Amino acid sequence: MAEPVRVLVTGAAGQIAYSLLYSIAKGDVFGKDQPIVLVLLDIAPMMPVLEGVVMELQDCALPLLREVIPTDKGEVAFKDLDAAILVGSMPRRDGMERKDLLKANVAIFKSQGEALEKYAKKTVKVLVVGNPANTNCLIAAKSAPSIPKENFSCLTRLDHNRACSQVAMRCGISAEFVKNVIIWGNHSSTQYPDVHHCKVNVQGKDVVCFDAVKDEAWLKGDFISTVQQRGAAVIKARKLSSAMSAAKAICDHMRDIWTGTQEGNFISMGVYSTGNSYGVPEDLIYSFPVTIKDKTWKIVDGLAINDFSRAKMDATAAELVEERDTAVSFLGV
Ligand code: NAX
Repeated sequence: MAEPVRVLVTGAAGQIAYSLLYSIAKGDVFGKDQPIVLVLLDIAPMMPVLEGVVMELQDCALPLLREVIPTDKGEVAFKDLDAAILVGSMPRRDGMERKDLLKANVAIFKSQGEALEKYAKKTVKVLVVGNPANTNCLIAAKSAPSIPKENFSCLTRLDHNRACSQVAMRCGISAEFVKNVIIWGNHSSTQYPDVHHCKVNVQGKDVVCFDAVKDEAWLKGDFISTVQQRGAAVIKARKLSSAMSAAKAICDHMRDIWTGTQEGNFISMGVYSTGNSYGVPEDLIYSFPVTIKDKTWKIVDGLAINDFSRAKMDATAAELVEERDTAVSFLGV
Protein backbone atom coordinates (compact mmCIF):
# COMPACT_ATOMS: atom_id res chain seq x y z
CA MET A 1 0.00 0.00 0.00
CA ALA A 2 1.06 3.59 -0.68
CA GLU A 3 2.66 5.85 1.94
CA PRO A 4 0.00 7.86 3.83
CA VAL A 5 -0.84 11.35 2.59
CA ARG A 6 -0.73 13.98 5.30
CA VAL A 7 -3.81 16.18 5.12
CA LEU A 8 -4.57 19.24 7.26
CA VAL A 9 -8.10 20.51 7.89
CA THR A 10 -8.33 23.81 9.78
CA GLY A 11 -11.47 24.90 11.57
CA ALA A 12 -11.67 21.21 12.40
CA ALA A 13 -14.10 21.69 15.28
CA GLY A 14 -16.52 23.65 13.08
CA GLN A 15 -19.62 22.61 11.20
CA ILE A 16 -18.15 22.20 7.69
CA ALA A 17 -15.35 20.04 9.06
CA TYR A 18 -17.89 17.85 10.84
CA SER A 19 -19.41 16.97 7.45
CA LEU A 20 -16.06 16.84 5.67
CA LEU A 21 -13.79 14.70 7.81
CA TYR A 22 -15.67 11.42 7.40
CA SER A 23 -15.63 11.68 3.59
CA ILE A 24 -11.89 12.37 3.52
CA ALA A 25 -11.12 9.66 6.04
CA LYS A 26 -13.03 7.00 4.14
CA GLY A 27 -11.24 7.65 0.87
CA ASP A 28 -13.64 9.80 -1.16
CA VAL A 29 -10.98 12.38 -1.96
CA PHE A 30 -7.50 10.84 -2.14
CA GLY A 31 -8.55 7.39 -3.31
CA LYS A 32 -9.90 4.16 -1.93
CA ASP A 33 -6.40 2.66 -1.53
CA GLN A 34 -4.68 5.73 -0.13
CA PRO A 35 -3.91 5.73 3.61
CA ILE A 36 -4.34 9.08 5.34
CA VAL A 37 -2.95 10.96 8.30
CA LEU A 38 -5.46 13.64 9.29
CA VAL A 39 -4.14 16.72 11.06
CA LEU A 40 -6.86 18.81 12.68
CA LEU A 41 -6.20 22.44 13.61
CA ASP A 42 -8.48 24.68 15.61
CA ILE A 43 -8.00 27.43 18.18
CA ALA A 44 -7.15 26.62 21.82
CA PRO A 45 -10.66 27.13 23.28
CA MET A 46 -12.03 24.57 20.80
CA MET A 47 -9.66 21.76 21.83
CA PRO A 48 -12.25 19.97 24.04
CA VAL A 49 -14.73 19.97 21.14
CA LEU A 50 -12.02 18.74 18.78
CA GLU A 51 -11.32 15.85 21.16
CA GLY A 52 -14.91 14.74 20.60
CA VAL A 53 -14.44 14.89 16.82
CA VAL A 54 -11.28 12.78 17.16
CA MET A 55 -13.16 10.20 19.25
CA GLU A 56 -15.84 9.98 16.57
CA LEU A 57 -13.28 9.51 13.82
CA GLN A 58 -11.68 6.73 15.86
CA ASP A 59 -15.10 5.17 16.40
CA CYS A 60 -15.71 5.04 12.64
CA ALA A 61 -12.99 2.33 12.52
CA LEU A 62 -11.95 3.37 9.03
CA PRO A 63 -9.29 1.22 7.34
CA LEU A 64 -7.50 4.09 5.56
CA LEU A 65 -7.20 6.39 8.56
CA ARG A 66 -3.72 5.79 10.00
CA GLU A 67 -3.54 8.63 12.51
CA VAL A 68 -5.49 11.66 13.69
CA ILE A 69 -3.53 14.56 15.13
CA PRO A 70 -5.56 17.32 16.85
CA THR A 71 -3.64 20.51 17.60
CA ASP A 72 -3.81 24.25 18.15
CA LYS A 73 -0.16 24.73 17.15
CA GLY A 74 0.98 25.86 13.70
CA GLU A 75 4.30 24.05 13.85
CA VAL A 76 2.49 20.73 14.40
CA ALA A 77 -0.38 21.42 12.00
CA PHE A 78 1.58 22.52 8.93
CA LYS A 79 4.48 20.07 9.14
CA ASP A 80 5.23 17.97 6.02
CA LEU A 81 1.78 18.44 4.52
CA ASP A 82 0.70 17.00 1.19
CA ALA A 83 -2.65 18.82 1.26
CA ALA A 84 -4.08 21.65 3.34
CA ILE A 85 -7.78 22.48 3.46
CA LEU A 86 -8.08 25.85 5.18
CA VAL A 87 -11.65 26.11 6.45
CA GLY A 88 -11.18 27.85 9.81
CA SER A 89 -11.77 31.57 9.94
CA MET A 90 -13.27 34.27 12.08
CA PRO A 91 -17.08 34.33 11.75
CA ARG A 92 -18.91 37.62 11.25
CA ARG A 93 -20.26 38.93 14.55
CA ASP A 94 -23.15 41.30 15.12
CA GLY A 95 -22.17 44.88 14.35
CA MET A 96 -18.94 43.83 12.65
CA GLU A 97 -18.27 45.59 9.37
CA ARG A 98 -17.12 43.73 6.27
CA LYS A 99 -13.82 45.61 6.54
CA ASP A 100 -13.24 44.38 10.11
CA LEU A 101 -13.97 40.82 9.09
CA LEU A 102 -11.56 41.11 6.18
CA LYS A 103 -8.89 42.49 8.49
CA ALA A 104 -9.26 39.65 11.01
CA ASN A 105 -9.31 36.95 8.39
CA VAL A 106 -6.47 38.07 6.18
CA ALA A 107 -4.32 38.21 9.33
CA ILE A 108 -5.15 34.54 9.98
CA PHE A 109 -4.36 33.57 6.39
CA LYS A 110 -1.11 35.53 6.39
CA SER A 111 0.11 33.61 9.41
CA GLN A 112 -1.09 30.29 7.94
CA GLY A 113 0.71 31.10 4.65
CA GLU A 114 3.88 31.77 6.66
CA ALA A 115 3.44 28.45 8.47
CA LEU A 116 3.01 26.64 5.12
CA GLU A 117 6.21 28.31 3.92
CA LYS A 118 8.07 27.19 7.00
CA TYR A 119 6.80 23.68 7.61
CA ALA A 120 4.87 22.16 4.65
CA LYS A 121 6.20 20.25 1.64
CA LYS A 122 6.80 22.55 -1.34
CA THR A 123 4.43 20.33 -3.32
CA VAL A 124 1.55 20.92 -0.88
CA LYS A 125 -1.85 21.59 -2.50
CA VAL A 126 -3.69 24.29 -0.58
CA LEU A 127 -7.45 24.80 -0.79
CA VAL A 128 -8.86 27.90 0.92
CA VAL A 129 -12.50 27.76 2.01
CA GLY A 130 -12.75 30.31 4.83
CA ASN A 131 -14.23 33.61 3.69
CA PRO A 132 -13.43 35.90 1.99
CA ALA A 133 -12.01 32.81 0.29
CA ASN A 134 -10.41 34.39 -2.81
CA THR A 135 -8.60 37.13 -0.95
CA ASN A 136 -7.60 34.87 1.95
CA CYS A 137 -6.13 32.49 -0.64
CA LEU A 138 -4.18 35.29 -2.31
CA ILE A 139 -2.75 36.42 1.02
CA ALA A 140 -1.79 32.86 2.00
CA ALA A 141 -0.06 32.37 -1.38
CA LYS A 142 1.82 35.67 -1.07
CA SER A 143 2.95 34.69 2.42
CA ALA A 144 4.45 31.42 1.16
CA PRO A 145 6.77 32.60 -1.63
CA SER A 146 8.68 29.31 -1.98
CA ILE A 147 5.49 27.34 -2.72
CA PRO A 148 4.30 27.79 -6.33
CA LYS A 149 1.23 30.04 -6.58
CA GLU A 150 -0.36 27.34 -8.76
CA ASN A 151 -0.55 25.13 -5.65
CA PHE A 152 -3.11 27.50 -4.11
CA SER A 153 -6.79 27.54 -5.03
CA CYS A 154 -10.02 28.66 -3.41
CA LEU A 155 -13.42 27.02 -3.30
CA THR A 156 -16.03 28.10 -5.84
CA ARG A 157 -17.09 24.51 -6.49
CA LEU A 158 -20.08 24.91 -4.20
CA ASP A 159 -21.32 27.73 -6.44
CA HIS A 160 -20.53 25.56 -9.48
CA ASN A 161 -22.50 22.62 -8.06
CA ARG A 162 -25.39 24.92 -7.17
CA ALA A 163 -25.47 26.17 -10.78
CA CYS A 164 -25.41 22.60 -12.21
CA SER A 165 -28.22 21.59 -9.91
CA GLN A 166 -30.41 24.58 -10.78
CA VAL A 167 -30.12 23.79 -14.50
CA ALA A 168 -30.70 20.07 -13.88
CA MET A 169 -33.83 20.69 -11.80
CA ARG A 170 -35.16 23.04 -14.47
CA CYS A 171 -34.68 20.30 -17.10
CA GLY A 172 -35.99 17.56 -14.81
CA ILE A 173 -32.78 15.54 -15.04
CA SER A 174 -29.98 14.48 -12.73
CA ALA A 175 -27.14 16.97 -12.09
CA GLU A 176 -24.62 14.51 -13.58
CA PHE A 177 -26.07 15.34 -17.02
CA VAL A 178 -25.11 19.02 -16.75
CA LYS A 179 -21.49 19.96 -17.49
CA ASN A 180 -19.27 22.95 -18.10
CA VAL A 181 -21.09 25.65 -16.21
CA ILE A 182 -18.65 28.35 -15.15
CA ILE A 183 -18.39 30.43 -12.02
CA TRP A 184 -16.34 33.52 -12.81
CA GLY A 185 -14.74 35.72 -10.17
CA ASN A 186 -15.32 36.11 -6.47
CA HIS A 187 -17.05 33.67 -4.10
CA SER A 188 -19.49 36.43 -3.17
CA SER A 189 -22.74 37.79 -4.51
CA THR A 190 -20.87 39.42 -7.44
CA GLN A 191 -19.84 36.01 -8.80
CA TYR A 192 -21.04 35.32 -12.33
CA PRO A 193 -22.58 31.89 -12.95
CA ASP A 194 -22.32 31.52 -16.74
CA VAL A 195 -24.11 28.87 -18.83
CA HIS A 196 -23.03 30.03 -22.30
CA HIS A 197 -20.68 27.03 -22.62
CA CYS A 198 -22.74 24.60 -20.58
CA LYS A 199 -23.98 21.37 -22.16
CA VAL A 200 -26.95 19.35 -21.01
CA ASN A 201 -27.07 15.67 -21.88
CA VAL A 202 -30.57 14.94 -23.10
CA GLN A 203 -31.22 11.28 -23.93
CA GLY A 204 -27.57 10.60 -24.64
CA LYS A 205 -26.89 13.75 -26.69
CA ASP A 206 -25.12 16.94 -25.57
CA VAL A 207 -27.38 19.94 -26.11
CA VAL A 208 -26.49 23.62 -25.61
CA CYS A 209 -27.91 24.71 -22.24
CA PHE A 210 -30.03 27.54 -23.72
CA ASP A 211 -31.72 25.01 -26.08
CA ALA A 212 -32.28 22.46 -23.31
CA VAL A 213 -33.72 24.95 -20.82
CA LYS A 214 -35.66 26.96 -23.44
CA ASP A 215 -35.99 29.98 -21.16
CA GLU A 216 -33.34 32.59 -21.84
CA ALA A 217 -34.95 35.15 -19.53
CA TRP A 218 -34.61 32.72 -16.60
CA LEU A 219 -31.03 31.80 -17.46
CA LYS A 220 -30.03 35.47 -17.66
CA GLY A 221 -32.09 36.53 -14.64
CA ASP A 222 -33.40 34.41 -11.79
CA PHE A 223 -30.92 31.57 -12.40
CA ILE A 224 -27.99 33.93 -11.84
CA SER A 225 -29.44 35.63 -8.77
CA THR A 226 -30.51 32.29 -7.25
CA VAL A 227 -26.95 30.94 -7.46
CA GLN A 228 -25.46 34.23 -6.25
CA GLN A 229 -27.82 34.37 -3.25
CA ARG A 230 -27.98 30.66 -2.45
CA GLY A 231 -25.65 30.88 0.55
CA ALA A 232 -27.83 33.61 2.09
CA ALA A 233 -30.98 31.58 1.38
CA VAL A 234 -29.53 28.56 3.22
CA ILE A 235 -28.59 30.74 6.20
CA LYS A 236 -32.10 32.22 6.29
CA ALA A 237 -33.68 28.76 6.30
CA ARG A 238 -31.23 26.85 8.49
CA LYS A 239 -30.01 29.71 10.69
CA LEU A 240 -26.60 28.26 9.89
CA SER A 241 -24.46 28.51 6.78
CA SER A 242 -24.06 25.72 4.22
CA ALA A 243 -22.09 22.82 5.66
CA MET A 244 -23.07 19.50 4.04
CA SER A 245 -23.00 20.98 0.53
CA ALA A 246 -19.79 22.89 1.28
CA ALA A 247 -18.12 19.68 2.47
CA LYS A 248 -19.24 17.84 -0.69
CA ALA A 249 -17.86 20.67 -2.85
CA ILE A 250 -14.53 20.59 -0.98
CA CYS A 251 -14.30 16.85 -1.68
CA ASP A 252 -15.12 17.38 -5.38
CA HIS A 253 -12.51 20.14 -5.66
CA MET A 254 -9.66 18.30 -3.92
CA ARG A 255 -10.49 14.96 -5.61
CA ASP A 256 -10.26 16.67 -9.00
CA ILE A 257 -6.88 18.15 -8.05
CA TRP A 258 -5.67 14.71 -6.99
CA THR A 259 -7.07 12.61 -9.80
CA GLY A 260 -7.83 15.08 -12.62
CA THR A 261 -10.96 16.18 -14.45
CA GLN A 262 -12.75 13.99 -16.98
CA GLU A 263 -11.97 14.40 -20.67
CA GLY A 264 -14.21 17.10 -22.16
CA ASN A 265 -15.31 18.45 -18.77
CA PHE A 266 -14.21 21.57 -17.01
CA ILE A 267 -14.91 22.76 -13.47
CA SER A 268 -14.65 26.09 -11.65
CA MET A 269 -12.06 27.04 -9.09
CA GLY A 270 -10.43 30.19 -7.81
CA VAL A 271 -6.85 30.27 -9.12
CA TYR A 272 -4.07 32.80 -9.53
CA SER A 273 -4.62 35.22 -12.40
CA THR A 274 -1.47 36.20 -14.30
CA GLY A 275 -3.38 38.78 -16.35
CA ASN A 276 -3.19 36.59 -19.47
CA SER A 277 -6.66 35.02 -19.38
CA TYR A 278 -9.98 36.59 -20.32
CA GLY A 279 -8.83 40.14 -19.55
CA VAL A 280 -8.87 39.47 -15.80
CA PRO A 281 -6.33 41.66 -13.93
CA GLU A 282 -3.21 39.97 -12.65
CA ASP A 283 -2.50 39.15 -9.02
CA LEU A 284 -6.00 38.08 -8.04
CA ILE A 285 -7.41 34.70 -7.09
CA TYR A 286 -10.29 34.63 -9.58
CA SER A 287 -12.59 31.73 -10.35
CA PHE A 288 -12.05 30.40 -13.88
CA PRO A 289 -13.05 27.31 -15.84
CA VAL A 290 -10.17 24.83 -15.48
CA THR A 291 -9.16 21.32 -16.47
CA ILE A 292 -6.78 19.35 -14.26
CA LYS A 293 -4.20 16.73 -15.19
CA ASP A 294 -1.23 15.39 -13.19
CA LYS A 295 -2.30 17.55 -10.23
CA THR A 296 -1.88 20.69 -12.38
CA TRP A 297 -4.73 22.96 -13.43
CA LYS A 298 -5.00 24.80 -16.70
CA ILE A 299 -7.45 27.60 -17.48
CA VAL A 300 -9.70 26.64 -20.40
CA ASP A 301 -8.71 29.02 -23.20
CA GLY A 302 -10.58 30.57 -26.05
CA LEU A 303 -14.20 30.50 -24.87
CA ALA A 304 -16.24 33.22 -26.57
CA ILE A 305 -17.34 35.96 -24.18
CA ASN A 306 -20.27 38.20 -25.14
CA ASP A 307 -20.98 41.70 -23.80
CA PHE A 308 -23.45 40.38 -21.22
CA SER A 309 -20.79 38.11 -19.73
CA ARG A 310 -17.97 40.65 -20.06
CA ALA A 311 -19.76 43.21 -17.88
CA LYS A 312 -20.41 40.65 -15.13
CA MET A 313 -16.85 39.28 -15.26
CA ASP A 314 -15.47 42.80 -14.94
CA ALA A 315 -17.75 43.70 -12.02
CA THR A 316 -16.64 40.71 -9.94
CA ALA A 317 -12.98 41.41 -10.86
CA ALA A 318 -13.39 45.00 -9.66
CA GLU A 319 -14.66 43.75 -6.30
CA LEU A 320 -11.65 41.44 -5.98
CA VAL A 321 -9.21 44.25 -6.81
CA GLU A 322 -10.76 46.36 -4.08
CA GLU A 323 -10.67 43.48 -1.57
CA ARG A 324 -7.03 42.74 -2.41
CA ASP A 325 -5.98 46.37 -2.11
CA THR A 326 -7.71 46.69 1.26
CA ALA A 327 -6.12 43.45 2.49
CA VAL A 328 -2.67 44.48 1.30
CA SER A 329 -3.02 47.86 2.98
CA PHE A 330 -3.84 46.11 6.27
CA LEU A 331 -0.94 43.70 6.05
CA GLY A 332 1.70 45.28 3.89
CA VAL A 333 2.31 42.00 1.98
P1 NAX B 1 -17.76 27.37 11.95
O1 NAX B 1 -17.83 28.67 12.67
O2 NAX B 1 -18.72 26.29 12.28
O3 NAX B 1 -16.31 26.74 12.14
C1 NAX B 1 -15.14 27.49 11.97
C2 NAX B 1 -14.08 26.91 12.87
O4 NAX B 1 -12.86 27.60 12.57
C3 NAX B 1 -14.37 27.09 14.36
O5 NAX B 1 -14.23 25.84 15.02
C4 NAX B 1 -13.29 28.08 14.80
O6 NAX B 1 -12.86 27.88 16.14
C5 NAX B 1 -12.19 27.77 13.79
N1 NAX B 1 -11.16 28.80 13.67
C6 NAX B 1 -11.30 30.13 13.81
N2 NAX B 1 -10.10 30.74 13.68
C7 NAX B 1 -9.21 29.76 13.42
C8 NAX B 1 -7.80 29.74 13.19
N3 NAX B 1 -7.10 30.88 13.20
N4 NAX B 1 -7.21 28.56 12.98
C9 NAX B 1 -7.90 27.42 12.98
N5 NAX B 1 -9.23 27.35 13.20
C10 NAX B 1 -9.87 28.52 13.42
O7 NAX B 1 -17.78 27.74 10.41
P2 NAX B 1 -18.09 26.82 9.16
O8 NAX B 1 -19.55 26.81 8.91
O9 NAX B 1 -17.37 25.53 9.31
O10 NAX B 1 -17.45 27.72 7.97
C11 NAX B 1 -16.08 27.94 7.89
C12 NAX B 1 -15.75 28.97 6.83
O11 NAX B 1 -16.17 28.52 5.54
C13 NAX B 1 -16.44 30.32 7.03
O12 NAX B 1 -15.49 31.34 6.76
C14 NAX B 1 -17.49 30.33 5.94
O13 NAX B 1 -17.85 31.65 5.57
C15 NAX B 1 -16.75 29.60 4.85
N6 NAX B 1 -17.57 29.07 3.75
C16 NAX B 1 -17.02 29.12 2.50
C17 NAX B 1 -17.65 28.57 1.40
C18 NAX B 1 -17.04 28.63 0.05
O14 NAX B 1 -17.68 28.18 -0.89
N7 NAX B 1 -15.84 29.15 -0.14
C19 NAX B 1 -18.98 27.94 1.52
C20 NAX B 1 -19.32 27.53 2.91
C21 NAX B 1 -18.87 28.48 3.99
O15 NAX B 1 -19.80 29.53 4.08
